Amino acid sequence: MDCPLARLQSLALPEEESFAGNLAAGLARTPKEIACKYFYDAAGSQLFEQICELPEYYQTRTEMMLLGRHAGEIAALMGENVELVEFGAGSLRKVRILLDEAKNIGAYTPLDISGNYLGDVVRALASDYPALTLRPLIGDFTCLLEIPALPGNPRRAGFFPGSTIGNFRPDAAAGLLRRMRASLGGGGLLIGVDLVKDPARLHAAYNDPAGITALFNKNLMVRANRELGADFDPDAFAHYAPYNASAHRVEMYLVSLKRQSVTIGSMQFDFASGEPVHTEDSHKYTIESFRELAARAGFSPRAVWTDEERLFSVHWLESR
Ligand code: AVI
Repeated sequence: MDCPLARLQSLALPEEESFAGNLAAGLARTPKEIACKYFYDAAGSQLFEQICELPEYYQTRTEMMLLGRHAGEIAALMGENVELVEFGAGSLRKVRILLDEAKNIGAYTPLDISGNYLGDVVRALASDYPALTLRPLIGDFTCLLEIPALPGNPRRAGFFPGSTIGNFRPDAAAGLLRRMRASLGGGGLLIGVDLVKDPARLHAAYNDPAGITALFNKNLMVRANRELGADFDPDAFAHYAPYNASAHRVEMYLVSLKRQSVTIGSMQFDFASGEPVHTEDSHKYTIESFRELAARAGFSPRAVWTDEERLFSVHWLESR
């Protein structure tokens, strides 16, 4: 059998900013901040998987329901002989819903920054879909990527589920969509986007009573202790995730519960009592405001699917 790992290729990776460098720079700033991309070490990725199963976190199950319900229509819009390129592939759970229905997807290119993880999940996919051409790529989806053409030049379609686009400020999100459009060489993009809704519902999704989102947030400090020898006391910080209705986003912070100092190597950082460290933004869109953003990025918004409660949306965008 053709082993997909033998073909695991690396696209040019940008000079990765180290966790240590980002943390030191972010904690020296006022207000303090830590970039949300550092949530996803092995422990953080597992906590995120647990978040996806929470009753309050409607996003994952609603998106999966929408993909299943409309897979036939989605397949028809993609056309014949398709190479599906998934940006930030993760667990590959959602693509299976499409692959089960869309027999026109002949090739699948999952792209992820973590080669080890990608290798494992792709191995499992390969045995379940033996007829599929699998071409896993290691790369950073936030960059402009030169994805080599596959034999037969299948038509490319992008896949970016999970409302990860919401973790970028709108201008950065438009830039990211523009780069994806260029990387796809003019193909369409299937993208999941969380919607504005009752603030209480949004608040509940990021403040679960089981405390998993708090652990996910505090994992940034646990990770810094483990990897960088920092001496954060995660219990001395509170998880705080309010919905900022005028900016249409959930903001996440770790708030210092007392006046304290933390050392990371030879550096010391002082925290006032009540001082916040910003860790994430999760922007929410209306269907119209997301379609406008997509148009700014050079896409023509075509089909959109949403659930009965209008919690989540899945968009099919075509390159202009
Ligand atoms: C990955 N991303 C879309 C999630 C979100 O909802 O913004 C990350 C997350 N943060 C807290 N809970 C989930």
